[in-house]
Amino acid sequence: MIRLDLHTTLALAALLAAALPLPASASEVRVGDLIVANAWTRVTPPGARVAGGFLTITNTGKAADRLVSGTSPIAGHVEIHEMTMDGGVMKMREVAGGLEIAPGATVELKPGSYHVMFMDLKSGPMEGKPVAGTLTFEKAGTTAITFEVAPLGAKSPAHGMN
Ligand SMILES: [Cu+2]
Repeated sequence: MIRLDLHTTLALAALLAAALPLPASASEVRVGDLIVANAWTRVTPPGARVAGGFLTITNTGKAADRLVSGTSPIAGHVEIHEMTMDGGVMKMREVAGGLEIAPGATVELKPGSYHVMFMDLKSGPMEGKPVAGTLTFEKAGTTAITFEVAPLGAKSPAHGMN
């Protein structure tokens, strides 16, 4: 009988996990040294011209990369935004030169902070209808991504309305 100690078992599990392709519905996408996870957006009020997109990006590589642009069929164009305080008022503006993801760092794009902005909305995000898109990084290149849709006003992907 073959007996495996815990280390061997873990090593085998890691090997198996690495060998298996990720399912298409995985909420995690790898592009180059980057892992893009938990992409979500939310339902917008009627007549809204813009919508925010949120996600986390982890850089597993040794060099910094930058999120420089994106696209989505729901938007005329997509920008990368940051929130800044301007005379006591929160304002958002485009991140000049793209959003840097330092080696080893995880950058969270979330409400009130960095976000992807769907501009010139053609149709607002609708619950139950994931939003397609792409993200382009300076070094890692372009990846397709799917944004899950949270309810109007949600502050996080899983539970809205706080
Ligand atoms: Cu914005």
